[in-house]
Parts: sequence; C-alpha cells; structure tokens
Amino acid sequence: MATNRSTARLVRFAIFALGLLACGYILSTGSSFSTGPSTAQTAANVDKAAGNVDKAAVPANEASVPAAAKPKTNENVASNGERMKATFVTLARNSDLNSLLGSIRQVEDRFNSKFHYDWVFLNDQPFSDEFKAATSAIVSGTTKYGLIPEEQWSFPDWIDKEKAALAREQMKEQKVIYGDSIPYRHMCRYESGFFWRHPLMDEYEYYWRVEPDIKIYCDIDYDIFKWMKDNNKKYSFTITLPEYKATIPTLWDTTKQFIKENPQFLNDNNLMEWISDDKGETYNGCHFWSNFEIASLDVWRSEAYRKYFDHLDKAGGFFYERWGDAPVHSIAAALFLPRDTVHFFNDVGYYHVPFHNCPVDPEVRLAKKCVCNPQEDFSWKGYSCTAKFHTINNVPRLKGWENFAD
Ligand SMILES: Nc1nc2c(ncn2[C@@H]2O[C@H](COP(=O)(O)OP(=O)(O)OP(=O)(O)O)[C@@H](O)[C@H]2O)c(=O)[nH]1
Ligand SMILES: [Mg+2]
Repeated sequence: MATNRSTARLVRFAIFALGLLACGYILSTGSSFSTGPSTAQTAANVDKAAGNVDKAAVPANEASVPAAAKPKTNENVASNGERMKATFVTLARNSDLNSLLGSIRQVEDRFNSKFHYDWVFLNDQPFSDEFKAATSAIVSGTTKYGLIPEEQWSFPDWIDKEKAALAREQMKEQKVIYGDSIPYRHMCRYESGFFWRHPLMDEYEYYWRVEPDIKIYCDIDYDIFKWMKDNNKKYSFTITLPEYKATIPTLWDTTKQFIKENPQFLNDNNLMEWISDDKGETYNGCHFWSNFEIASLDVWRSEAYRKYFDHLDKAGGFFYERWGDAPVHSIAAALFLPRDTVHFFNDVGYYHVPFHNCPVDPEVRLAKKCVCNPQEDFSWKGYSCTAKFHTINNVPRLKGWENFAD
C-alpha cells in the first residue's frame, strides 16, 4: 500500500512538473514566434500602460466595418510617441477585391503590421459587404469606406460629350492604352482633383496610395510617414518614366498658360529642369508614377494646386485627351514644391506591372530582407527619369547603380 501511495504521489508530481514544463514551453515559443516588438510597438504599449492612447481617434464610422472583422487598435504611434495623422488610400471597384488583397497583405507584412495606420477605400459604387469584410480582416488599422459623389465621377456640364466621344474613337484607332475608356478618364480626373477632398481624408496629413496587384519587395522597419515629416518631405516616389505623348497633346500648353497667369505659384527652387529640357518651352514627359505615392495632403490642398486643377479641368483634357493623374501630379509637384521636398525611396522595393524598383545595392537588399531581382530594376535604365532626378539634385545614388544602367 505504502508503495502504491508513494507511486501515486510520484505520478501526481510528474504530472505537475510536466504541466509546468508545458507552460514554460508555450510562453517561450510564443515570444520566439513573434517578430519582436518594434520601437513603435514598445512605445505604444508604454503609452497604453500609461493610459495615453488617443481614444478620440476611433472614427465614428467604425460601425460600418462588418462585425466579422477583428477590432482595431490604435497603436500607430511613432517611436518618440508622436502619433502621425496618416492613412493608406485606395480607389477601387468591388471587382478589384482579389487583386487588392495581395497588395494589402504585402503592405501589412512589410510595414503596417508594426504601425497599424488606417486605410481609406474609395469607390464610385457602394462597397459590397464582401469587400468590406475581406479588407477589414487583413488591415491592422481602422478601415473606412467612402462613396464618391456623382458630380466627381461624371462629365462636368462644360464638357462637349460629342467632342469627347470623337476623341475616344480616334484614340481607339491609334491603339492608345485605355484610349476609349470613360471610367479610366473619371479615375484619372478623380485621382487628380478629388480623392484628397473626400471627407474621410480630412483628418489626415499624409497618405500612401496603394493599387491592386502591386508588390512591396523590402521591409520598411521605420515609420515612413514620420520620416517624411521629420525630413520635411512633401512628395515621394519609387518609379519615374516619360508619359505617352498621345495622351497629353495639350497638357503642357495648358500648364504654360496657367503659369503665365499665375507666376506667383512657381517655387523659386522648383524642379522645372526635371520635367523640361528647354527651360519650360516643352514638356519632356517625365513623371512620378503615381500608383505609388507617399505625400503630404497639403500639396493638393494648396491654393496653387486647387487653381491649377480647376484650370486643367476647365480646359477639358481629362476627356478630350486622356490626361493621367501621374503627369498632372508630377507637373504640379515639380513646379510648386521646393525641389528638396521631393524624395526618391530607394529602399522600399516596389512593383506595378510592368516596372520594378529593386534596390541594386546588395547591402540594402540584405538589410531590408528584399525579395526581388536587381537585374529587373528600372531605376537606372535609360528610359527612366530617376537618374536625371539624382543628377540635377546632386543626390547620391545607390552603390553599384552603374552596373544596372543600360
Ligand atoms: N472605383 C473605381 N476604381 C477604379 C476604376 N478604374 C480604376 N480604378 C482604380 O483606380 C486605380 C488605377 O486604376 P488602374 O486600372 O490600376 O490603372 P493603371 O494603373 O493605369 O493601369 P493598370 O496597368 O491596368 O494597373 C486602381 O486603384 C483601380 O482599382 C473604376 O471605374 N472605379
Ligand atoms: Mg494600376
């Protein structure tokens, strides 16, 4: 009996010890599987512990996120505790959902899972419940869904629709990409003149535009919005190229007319040299590829840009030609901003069909855990305008760039 009792005690002790060991294992495995707190998360947790999290930042329309979505936190606090007023913004159709989820996943994995910035989705049609559920399930910040007012996604009354239809027909014959598309034109006009005016954007100072089917190749382990602010950057890009001239036959003349009537808006230290090879006589087509943009909303909210957009809009080129938001944004940024407030992100790694930005310096690729082929990098190729941006601004290039030029 005594043997039985001590055996039972031994068994109980063994079970207890095993339990302790299991708890220890679970705890240690949990921490070793986490990516490790970023300085921002640490700061956020410290702030939370101190009761400093900004509760007022929870938007009123949070209820529009389906119940299935997980609750959102408010940890987008920069490393020194400063909370940035920044958001992602995506214009999309419900049918873009599956192409968009891959983009969001990459942005989250490479950046936003550490910072939890909000994400604003805009659409000319109401977003479906499926779209809202799927996007809010993978965005780590608060998601917001905005409907575009019809007057911002239709022909303005001063546009001659027959003239516009003839222009589309001609462009179709010339095989201009999206040349015969009406929605594409509304999209370009909206991205030029209206996304930044949507009430959901009012509370923000910076935005990052994200499109379906893009890739982010490298880790972004710092708060990129805070970096923009701390370094006094207003507009940033990853890829540049010349615009297809058939889409903008009169854009530059219309711009020159605006400058002549409003010379006060030209910045003394502007980037005219980057967009014109003959001191402003003609446009060389160079533009920042606006499917990626991290910028200050103040660039578009400025009097200069509002007036410039109105001038372009009245001229009708969004419909009589096929002016893109990329050249429109780029010309405005180049003319109205001091050149040192425009920044090339050489460490982000980005792809939108068909161009890649892959940091050509192997040290950068390793440090940022990039997954891209530098042979495919477009930055230093002859057709890109990025080398010229570096030359005229005397900005140092990534190590080894010359091995990846044409
Ligand atoms: N709501 C809405 N969004 C649109 C529409 N057309 C385009 N978009 C969005 O506007 C952005 C730009 O459109 P894209 O079709 O990607 O244009 P693009 O980048 O010039 O062309 P791609 O090479 O096809 O990507 C994307 O975020 C699209 O999801 C539309 O008719 N309605
Ligand atoms: Mg696109």
